[in-house]
Amino acid sequence: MEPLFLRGSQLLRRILCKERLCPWKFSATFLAAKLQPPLRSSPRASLCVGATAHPAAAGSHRGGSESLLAGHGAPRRFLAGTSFNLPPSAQFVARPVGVCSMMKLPVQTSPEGLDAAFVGVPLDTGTSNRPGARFGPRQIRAESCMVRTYNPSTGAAPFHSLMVADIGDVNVNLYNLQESCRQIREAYQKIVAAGCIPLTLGGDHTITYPILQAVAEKHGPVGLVHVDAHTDTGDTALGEKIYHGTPFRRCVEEGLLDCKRVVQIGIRGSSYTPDPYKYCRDQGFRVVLAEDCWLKSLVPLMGEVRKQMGDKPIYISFDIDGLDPAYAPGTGTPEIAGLTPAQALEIIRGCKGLNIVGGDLVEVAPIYDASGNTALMGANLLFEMLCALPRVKTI
Ligand SMILES: [Mn+2]
Repeated sequence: MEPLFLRGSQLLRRILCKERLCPWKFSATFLAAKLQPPLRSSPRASLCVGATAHPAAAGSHRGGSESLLAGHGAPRRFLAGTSFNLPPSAQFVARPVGVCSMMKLPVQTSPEGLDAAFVGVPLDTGTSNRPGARFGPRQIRAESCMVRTYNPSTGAAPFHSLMVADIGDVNVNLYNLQESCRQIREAYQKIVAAGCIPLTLGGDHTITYPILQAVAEKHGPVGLVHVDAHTDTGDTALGEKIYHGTPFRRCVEEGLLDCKRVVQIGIRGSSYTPDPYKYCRDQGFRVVLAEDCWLKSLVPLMGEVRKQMGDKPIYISFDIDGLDPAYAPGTGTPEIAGLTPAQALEIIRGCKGLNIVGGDLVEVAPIYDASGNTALMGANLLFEMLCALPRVKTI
């Protein structure tokens, strides 16, 4: 009998030939998707990774005869009576079972047919202090196995409303920021061209600049709800114009932002100048300092933000360091006295009704957080962004 590894390598070679790919150009998620069993005939079909079907959707099936391994059932929709992807319930698939995709959603390599997609950008060579956000996407995906499908607090049922999948990671060049920005921009051009709303797992904040290049190319200058300890509107550092302290100045210079519709929330920390927010205010941004958020609900603020944003396209960029490091210590440039998780929920839920065309959750650097809570926070906040998207029904 042919050894298993030999058959595996032949299969791999066949895939590479068929896709005309060099071995260094594919990701683990690409391979995971390709090595799954063939698709069913649905035109919007995507692959099932890490999930057996819900028994309600597949009769009495419990890891039936077509499953090679527990948790790796044949591709199928998970929800009886709909064509949408539904993450598996832990009532039927144990949480640690399966390929580690965002919320254990199916992985597919293309944004075609998706209303929204989770995308990883594992870049951290734009960090100014502690590196480690390159591991953010993986850890957010790992912790996301705790996130369930409904949002009882808001009534949102995102997986009954939108076709969602994990489309893997952008293959960034960790040794070349400029090249990485090009790779990210080109990847997101394809995503938005497909009519798919990207929800990004970062990665340091540098990545928002090329993402917004692609988003603004499609939608025009966008409004921005930016949660962060820092304004990220520096000009240069060490003579470089691209790093995680400058993305929003680069966006302003390129006309990617509708500056009267930009709000920055949670801003704080020491600075090198007595008036560090002058540049932002001069552009027309609303800057909401952390002090102005302490010990209060942000629901009234978000009412004002909704008026500011109107009905034109907006983007949400959430730097996890906007939160207090007590809640999210796993990040590169922490600042004391930040927002609470409840305020983060108020901000994202307060965006419901806006014309959200994309969102990101950046700067999760898991190595500084033994508890895993920072990545867990990131996973939940990305789920909340999904719930706030247009066309998500409430029940
Ligand atoms: Mn930032």
